[in-house]
Amino acid sequence: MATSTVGSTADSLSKLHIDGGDDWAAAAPNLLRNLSLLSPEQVELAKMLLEMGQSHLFEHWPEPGVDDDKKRELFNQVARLNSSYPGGLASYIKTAKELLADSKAGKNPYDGFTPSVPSGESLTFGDDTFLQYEDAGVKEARKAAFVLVAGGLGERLGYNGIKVALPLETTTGTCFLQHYIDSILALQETSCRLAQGDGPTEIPLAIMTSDDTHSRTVELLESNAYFGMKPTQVKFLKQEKVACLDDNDARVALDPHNKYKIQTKPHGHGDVHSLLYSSGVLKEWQDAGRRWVVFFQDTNGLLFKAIPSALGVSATKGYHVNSLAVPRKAKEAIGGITKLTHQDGRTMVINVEYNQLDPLLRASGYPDGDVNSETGYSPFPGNINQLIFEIGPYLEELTKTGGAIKEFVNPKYKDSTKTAFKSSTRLECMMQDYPKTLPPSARVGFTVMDAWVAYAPVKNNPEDAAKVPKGNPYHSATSGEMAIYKANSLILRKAGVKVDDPVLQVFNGQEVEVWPRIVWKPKWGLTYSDVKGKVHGNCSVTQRSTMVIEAPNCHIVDLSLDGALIINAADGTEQVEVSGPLQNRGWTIESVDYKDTSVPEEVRIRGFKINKIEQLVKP
Ligand code: UGB
Repeated sequence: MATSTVGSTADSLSKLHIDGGDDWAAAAPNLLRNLSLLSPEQVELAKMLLEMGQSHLFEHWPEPGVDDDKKRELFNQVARLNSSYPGGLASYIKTAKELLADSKAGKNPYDGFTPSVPSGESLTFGDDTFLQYEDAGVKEARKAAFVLVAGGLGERLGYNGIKVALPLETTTGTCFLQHYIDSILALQETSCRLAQGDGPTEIPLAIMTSDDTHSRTVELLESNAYFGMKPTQVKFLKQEKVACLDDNDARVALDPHNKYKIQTKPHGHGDVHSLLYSSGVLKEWQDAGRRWVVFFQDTNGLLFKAIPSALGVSATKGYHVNSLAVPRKAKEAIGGITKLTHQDGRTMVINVEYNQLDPLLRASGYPDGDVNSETGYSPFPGNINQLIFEIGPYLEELTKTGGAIKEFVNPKYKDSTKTAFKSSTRLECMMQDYPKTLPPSARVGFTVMDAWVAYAPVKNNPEDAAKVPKGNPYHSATSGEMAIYKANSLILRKAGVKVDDPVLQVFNGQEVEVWPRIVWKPKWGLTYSDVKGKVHGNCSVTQRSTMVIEAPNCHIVDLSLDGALIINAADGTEQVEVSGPLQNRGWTIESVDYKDTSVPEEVRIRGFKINKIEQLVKP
């Protein structure tokens, strides 16, 4: 037995080009004693780790025969970390060393760049230009593929479940994922109906998950028959975590509870690009004649009101990259879309995080930094991270980069010597950093829309939301739900309905406008034109009212509503007409405290619940 161990160790050593007198051997004697446990592939990984200065991973390894399975398990993990990172683990460690050195030296990532205001399209909801773009976007939509990034744990929200399972509003209780799928299916139906000639007839959806969200996302879909989408239309891309780093030499951190396991943390939503590339999904989409990829985040209930027109902007202007943006108050805590021009002539249009934008402007000839222009807003629009890419140029770029996105590192140092970290760190990447590697010829633009119609994410827990400075968005479950009612009320107003003004109420310490609770299915009102075409005569809705429209082909004619009205889809696509004065006791809103654990978590994080007292159900 001993002879065979020695024999195979000698083989392994020769594969490694390591012998007893070599430096490598000196660096990891405990690993060398255990080499016979490893497969040839694992030996290659061992060599790579030693070359990258990671001998500490094996310092505590006992003699062969002790913990052998755990040692092999470590190498299985190393293999996973190696294959899931573009360029492998060696590339990860090399980049980490460079970025950690830059961070220690306090290097400014924007050195040599001058900021200026980029060009883009600013849309006003409902005007002629908007309608033209919306129309163009709906026609184009069947050539799109949607990508939902849903790998984040949502630590800031602190919700125990996955965020896409949260109701976007509690009037109907529809969850985010169902709403997204309903919206994509509505786009698919309308777009294919309008399309002439051949082309795709289904719009695919890829969902990026992580170990934190994968099984619960699959379960949510499976237990709800994919909310009406064909299971083959949905693709899952699971992101892996990356290795944590203990020090400025990028020494990989071991799990504090398991010395045969590397500690890992999320790498960020930028992983979506390498996954779309390495899985072959992007190529498949291109081969099927698709033209656009639309990226969106897990909890924005307004997004699909903005998507058709933004897609129209991409198609009309030929944007390779189109970032959806909202007007942004100077210094507001949201990244600003900025054009950066380097001394060497390079330019890029990119999101600059708000804490970096102001100093960058001050250092580049704008003595007041980030200030509001005569419009009352910063000239740098706020990035909401909903992105539309043209597939051709996107795939071409990923073929060059393998999907790798510029990363950053954010170590929390123990003291000003910047020699030790408070806790391990890791490299991170963001999906909006994709344009950083693009050539100047790339057409990168943005589309600005009012926040009321485009952006109401659910990111903050009630306690933190209540501390948001007055006038800034809460981005909580409370504000996310109220934003749906506000948007639908304003859209109906624009379409000619007399909708009463909202009242101000405080829930979970947040003052919000409470509009009538108006909710409709995307198949009823996918676009503003759809809504306008289904509302006729003199209609009115009081502030205390609730109106739910589920029937796709429902027309509202001379309706005056004061109470709760549910127009359900029992008759499928049959035309339904609803009219006349309707009054009942309706549905009321009752405050609940977010600390009241007798109320389900998804309700109490909003600070209110809906009491369904009396309603009229049609037809
Ligand atoms: N996500 C993943 O899928 N995987 C991950 O590893 C991490 C996240 P957050 P963030 O909307 O105001 C972004 O945590 O990253 C998914 C922009 O970077 O909600 O702090 C996750 O599931 C920022 O520029 O947001 O900030 C979720 O769907 C600004 O636009 C999405 O990624 C900010 O959003 C975003 O994750 C904003």
